[in-house]
Amino acid sequence: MYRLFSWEHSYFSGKVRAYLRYKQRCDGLGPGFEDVLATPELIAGLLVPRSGSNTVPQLQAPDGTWVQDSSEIIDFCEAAHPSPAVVPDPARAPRQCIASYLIEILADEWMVVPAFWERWYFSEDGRSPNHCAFNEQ
Ligand SMILES: N[C@@H](CCC(=O)N[C@@H](CS)C(=O)NCC(=O)O)C(=O)O
Repeated sequence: MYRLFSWEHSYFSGKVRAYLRYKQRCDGLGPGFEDVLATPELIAGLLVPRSGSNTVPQLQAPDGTWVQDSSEIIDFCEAAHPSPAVVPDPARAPRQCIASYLIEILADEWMVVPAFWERWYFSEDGRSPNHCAFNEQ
C-alpha cells in the first residue's frame, strides 16, 4: 500500500491525508494507504536520504517510488488512479482545470498565513479559546 509520512499538526499533511482518505473511500486508490507518523528518527534515517528534504508530507508508493510535496503527491496519485478525478480533465474542461489549480495555489501559498497565525495566536498565554496544549503535543 501507499505510505504517507506525516504529522498530525501539519497543514500540508492534512491536505494530502484528506485527499487520500477521499480516494480510498471511493475505492479509487488501489491498495490503499497507511498514515505513518514522521518521527525525528524516520525523518533523519528515511525521508532525508530518500528525498533530500525534512518536510512532510512525503509518500512512498507501493513500487517504492518516493514523492515529496503535497501537490506532487496528489498529481502522482491522480496519474496512477484517475477515477474518481479530483481535478477536472484539462482536455474537456480546461477553464475548470485551471481554476482548480488556482484554488490549490491560493490555499498553499496564502491561506497558510491566516492558518498559521490562528495556530500560534491562540496558543499565547491568556488567549481564549486556547489550543496551546494541542500544539505542545
Ligand atoms: N510545499 C510543501 C510544503 C511542506 C511543508 O511546508 N511542510 C511543513 C509542515 S506543514 C514542514 O514539514 N515543515 C518543516 C518543519 O517544520 O520542520 C508541500 O506542499 O508539501
